[in-house]
Amino acid sequence: MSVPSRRLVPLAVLTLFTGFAVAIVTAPEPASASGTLRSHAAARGKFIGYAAATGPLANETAYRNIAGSEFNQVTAENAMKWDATEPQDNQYNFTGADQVVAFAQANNQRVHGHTLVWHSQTPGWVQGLSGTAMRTAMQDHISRVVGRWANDPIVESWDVVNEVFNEDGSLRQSFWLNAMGQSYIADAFRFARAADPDARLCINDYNVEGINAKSTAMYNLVQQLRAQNVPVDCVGFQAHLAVQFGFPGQYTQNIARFAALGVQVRITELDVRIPLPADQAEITRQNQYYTQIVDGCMQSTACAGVTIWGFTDRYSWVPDTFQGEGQALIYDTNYSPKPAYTAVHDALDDGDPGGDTQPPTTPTGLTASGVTSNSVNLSWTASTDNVGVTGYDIIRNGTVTNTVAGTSTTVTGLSPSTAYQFAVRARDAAGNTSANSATVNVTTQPGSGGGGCSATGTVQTQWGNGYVVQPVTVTNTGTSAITGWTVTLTLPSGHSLTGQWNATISPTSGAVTARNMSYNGNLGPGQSTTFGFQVSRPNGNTAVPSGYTCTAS
Ligand code: 9MR
Repeated sequence: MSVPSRRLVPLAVLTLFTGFAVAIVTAPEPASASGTLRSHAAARGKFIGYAAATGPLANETAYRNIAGSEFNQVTAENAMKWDATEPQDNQYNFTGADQVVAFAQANNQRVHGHTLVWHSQTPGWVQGLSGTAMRTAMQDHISRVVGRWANDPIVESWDVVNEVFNEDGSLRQSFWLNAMGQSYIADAFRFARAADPDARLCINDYNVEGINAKSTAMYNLVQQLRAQNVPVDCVGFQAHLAVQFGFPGQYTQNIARFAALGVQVRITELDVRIPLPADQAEITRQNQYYTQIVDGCMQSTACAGVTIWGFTDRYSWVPDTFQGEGQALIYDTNYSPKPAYTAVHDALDDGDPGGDTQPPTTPTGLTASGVTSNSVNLSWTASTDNVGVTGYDIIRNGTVTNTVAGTSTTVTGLSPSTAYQFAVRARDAAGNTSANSATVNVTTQPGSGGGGCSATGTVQTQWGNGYVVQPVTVTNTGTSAITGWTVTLTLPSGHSLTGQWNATISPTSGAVTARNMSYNGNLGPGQSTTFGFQVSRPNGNTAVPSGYTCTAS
């Protein structure tokens, strides 16, 4: 990453300099610190993870023991990045990535893929490509890397784009942006969805933990992309913090506003660095920051968990990047837990000694009513629990779609004339869930008013004997959801289709038909999606396609 720059907030009072020895003193495990980090996180339905460095993961027993026992989630610190996985065009190397996934598998941990499209650690051969070639390279890379684990459920999520913003909220002038324009972001998400329809797809950045210009830009972009049906499922707050700066302002409110957009929030790269030598006040502040970050995640149902960027000060990016700073993690260089470990532990621990493991009773009496072409009302009888039911998961066709507080809900966004199966289950504060209720089957009404659509194409670039049409924007102009679209258009005489994305187009000349892919056919009223294509034409010919018409299904 580029070094996060943040306003320096001087500590008002620095207590007496106490020297290095204090900073590395081993924290005795306090009375409350029983149980591993992962046992407490799991009891609350969250993950606690670490960034894995492949060297010590292969070679150091102490590292492996802590990594395997304390955490239930892992992110490869470097092994899944572009320079590691595809150093030369189409020459893939998954040695380190496979090592991390195998260790996770052996230790019952879930894996977050990091990272597909980033301005850093991407080889020169990619950076030098033209826009069209770069888009193809991006699609190939995403398909191959995400596709490698598409059928492995432990690789559950990906950072699709990383650090796309400047601090003022404008888009970073990366080689990605310069070559392809802003559409590279939406396309990266679509390519990832096509490669693994089940993976959660995230946008990740630093200095977005609090409410500020950068996090607001991220919020606006996520909102826009989702309105356009671009598959953004989660946002990552890296949380590379430093004790010499203030704690991010309005952190919990920031989580809440992203939650309201319907995306999952993840703390993806937590560490809290200290200017060395560390004094007691700085260590105390470090512990507070760890507590506050973990607490904020625990308090929000939208926050899935926290990944620490490493765990031992023996292996941390901080001293290499910030001269004179370090001790940012929760174990010291000799693998002893620090006070920061206790801070994380106690924030994960819900204070219930032994943890509540009793699930609520199974909800009964699930009924459906008020079925329309795109919605249905569900209601059921309340469950009971030894501690208290905190909500009900709504399960559509076997997948949890959302959680509600009461015993009824209106499910919206359904497609007309479509069969659905619903169930619900109860959850409690410790994350225990009941068995699924009996199911109820619903077939939505046929659409009324029809789902019309429109299509408009824009020529993005052209050269002597070819051009790229991007985007072709398909919009549902009707009053109900559509489940597919077909766009017809005419290529001028002598023109021939040479490439296409986000649609299947045939034949390659004359009147051609573009059909939606599996992932971009569903459009609610007013929603849009885009596709694109590339054409070659006789030298000197300047004609472009015409006659775009859209039919909805
Ligand atoms: O921790 C990573 C370090 O080992 C690498 O040298 C560095 C290269 O840029 O990337 C570090 O991880 C970064 C992460 O991938 C994205 N966010 C910022 C992290 C710290 O720089």
